[in-house]
Amino acid sequence: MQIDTAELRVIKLQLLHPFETSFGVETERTIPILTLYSQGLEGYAEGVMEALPLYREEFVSGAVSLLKESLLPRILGADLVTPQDVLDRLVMFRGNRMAKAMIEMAFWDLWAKSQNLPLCRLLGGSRERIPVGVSLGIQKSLEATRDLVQKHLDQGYKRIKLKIKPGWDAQVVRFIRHAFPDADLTVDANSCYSLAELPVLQELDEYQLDYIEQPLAYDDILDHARLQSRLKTSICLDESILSPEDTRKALEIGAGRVINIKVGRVGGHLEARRVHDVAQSFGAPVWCGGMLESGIGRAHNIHLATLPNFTKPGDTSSSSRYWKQDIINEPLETSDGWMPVPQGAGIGVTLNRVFIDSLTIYRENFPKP
Ligand code: OSB
Ligand code: MG
Repeated sequence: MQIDTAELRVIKLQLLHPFETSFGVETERTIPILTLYSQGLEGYAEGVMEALPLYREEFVSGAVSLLKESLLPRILGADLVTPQDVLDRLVMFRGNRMAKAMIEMAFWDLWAKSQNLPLCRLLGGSRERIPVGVSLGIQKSLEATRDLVQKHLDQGYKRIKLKIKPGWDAQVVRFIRHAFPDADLTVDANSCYSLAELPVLQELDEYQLDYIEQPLAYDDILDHARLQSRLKTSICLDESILSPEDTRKALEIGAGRVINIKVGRVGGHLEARRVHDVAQSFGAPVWCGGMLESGIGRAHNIHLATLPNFTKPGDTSSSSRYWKQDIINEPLETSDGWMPVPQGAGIGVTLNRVFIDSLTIYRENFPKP
């Protein structure tokens, strides 16, 4: 397929509820959206980088510059037969996997549409619905946390993940475990502890958590391996895993036993599938993470999560948990903790262009050279 033109936008979308993690409070998302055009078809992807480099190094304006100056010029007009061709055209640039993933993912959408197949079929997934959990931000009080957990369990969500940070960790987990003895419960520290805080991490080890997500530094695996050897609870790696090679090394040294796959973080669906396969070869389960995506990224995540080693509930919860109104026309809503996989061609969602126009803070079109 030849890429005829591309459109890059950035939108701002207000979150329904502020989302607090160990790296700060988010009240809105700044989301870059890429459309690739080929033979009358359109492929969509969104960037999952934060507005500022708080999660990993990538950030929105850096990604936009890179896409404009270097990535898109190497794609426009190029003859691309498979998604690997997209990666090959960008491989000389180091890192920046979230920016590259935008192109790769939009290409998958185009490619699947050109074959009139849902994306999951091309990826090799077979499920028609996927099990889903929720990621709950840090709340004002223990009671508010308990009420929020109750609400989401009542809605059927299959796993509850609590964000933690120093000072909001063992106490909240003890309180929630006591209130919900049988809940599938996990915590996510977003890299805010070090081995110096071993005692509190060992305290968390007593609450039958399914896993502790990314307790230590965003770029570490060695200390995670040290920590894993001291805990019964599995460590799940998120920030530390950017590639299939990272996955192999982390699992080889025992830095964790579970992998959170975010398709943007690892550079697109091909790399995400490779991470999935490496983890599977180690007998390590994976689950699909989220970055508070709009409907475009959420749909991509749902298709990816149909692969067989996604055996734990993902963070791909209902669009209506995040937005008063989403930017796509189709609802992406769970029922009893299950998210149906969109069955149309490609990612299977269409854009609400009028609404997107009203949210747009930057827009540029890229013609074929
Ligand atoms: O660590 O998984 C994370 C959101 C932004 C940045 C990092 C993370 C998250 C979430 C939200 O946990 C997951 C979701 O999309 O609901
Ligand atoms: Mg995480």
